[in-house]
Amino acid sequence: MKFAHISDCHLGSNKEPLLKNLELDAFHYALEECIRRKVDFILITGDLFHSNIPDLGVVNSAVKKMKEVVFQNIPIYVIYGSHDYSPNETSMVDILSSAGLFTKVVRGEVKDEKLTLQFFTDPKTGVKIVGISARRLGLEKKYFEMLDREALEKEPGFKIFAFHSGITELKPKGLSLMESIPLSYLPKGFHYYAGGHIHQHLMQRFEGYGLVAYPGTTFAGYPRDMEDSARGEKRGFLIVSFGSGIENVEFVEIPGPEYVLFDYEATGKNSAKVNEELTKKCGELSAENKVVLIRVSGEMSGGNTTDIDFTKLRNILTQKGALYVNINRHNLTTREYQTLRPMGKDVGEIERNLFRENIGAVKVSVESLKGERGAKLAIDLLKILKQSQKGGETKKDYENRVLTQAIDLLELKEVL
Ligand SMILES: [Mn+2]
Repeated sequence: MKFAHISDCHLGSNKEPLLKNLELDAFHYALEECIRRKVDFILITGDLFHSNIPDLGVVNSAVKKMKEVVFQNIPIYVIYGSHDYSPNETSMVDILSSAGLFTKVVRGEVKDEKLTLQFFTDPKTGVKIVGISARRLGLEKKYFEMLDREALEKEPGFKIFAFHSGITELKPKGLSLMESIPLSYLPKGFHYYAGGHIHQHLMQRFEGYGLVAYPGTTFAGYPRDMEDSARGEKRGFLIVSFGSGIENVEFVEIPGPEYVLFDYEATGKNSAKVNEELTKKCGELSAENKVVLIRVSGEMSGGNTTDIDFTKLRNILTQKGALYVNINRHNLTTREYQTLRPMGKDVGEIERNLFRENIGAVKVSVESLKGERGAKLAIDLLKILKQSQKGGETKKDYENRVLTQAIDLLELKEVL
């Protein structure tokens, strides 16, 4: 007998058409493999969808494929992830469960501060499944604290515990800050602990417990996951063969696109130099038919981050045939603006302080734009631009009003 363990598909996480298709292709591939290899059932341990109300086009495509699986007499079992859960049980997962496409395998009740879970038994194999769904921000921790573990441990037979949380003892490197639960929160003596939430394939056997396994994602939806893929992380799912115990666990790789990752360090260079070097590097990268990920980080010695023409870089790579380009510049800063520290009692005061502190960094020739006068002018202009459209006002009237006020303030009438 064998079952498939799939997790973190995050269907619908990408709006970009190419990534959206890759994401669906990966999911379809996994399900087709499950049919081809004649698994007895499929267990999806959360984040099947990226949100509780995902893109309906994506849902439609995924449902068609899942229906094919179910027609082959392969049932699908699901638990919520941190992304597709709904506090009042009205997520897409609930709708599809109500429609009979798959079964949610989390059943339990809280009584006197104690959570009692009921096993779900797969009719074909007799496997007993029980699980705890995720809740946003790792709130499922509370459930684990209330869990009546003893009752679960006493249950005979082949048992699977499904969950969607990080385990402190089995955390991948670089995710040490991630919320997790200690291994001791899990009931002992299960044959297989089917984990979701960790976007990497991890597996370990623990004394007193069985095998704790995370298949990772089917496709890397987040830029961060794509970077991991580019560094060699394989994407796939698990096929677990079993009899009275686990016999074999196979990681089935799902083919994905080719990646190229380029890390650029900008520290100590000014914006002109950074622009020049990045343009040159993008011209040299072999980008054809690849997902190109560029990370620009560090503190530039001069100039502004907006001096760097990221649109141009993107265009260069697209023209070279890149499937998709992602430029990550969250860690790029510049020394010129390094004194930016939001200080003040309220938004207004913070804005005033920021303008005053930084007006010196802006090079202008007009006297009225310098110093205290310049700061005052900038604040007044910001006030005008922050106005919202009034009820009954057309978009055109609104735009004209803001434009007129701004021109008046800047005393630009004569020029125009
Ligand atoms: Mn996830």
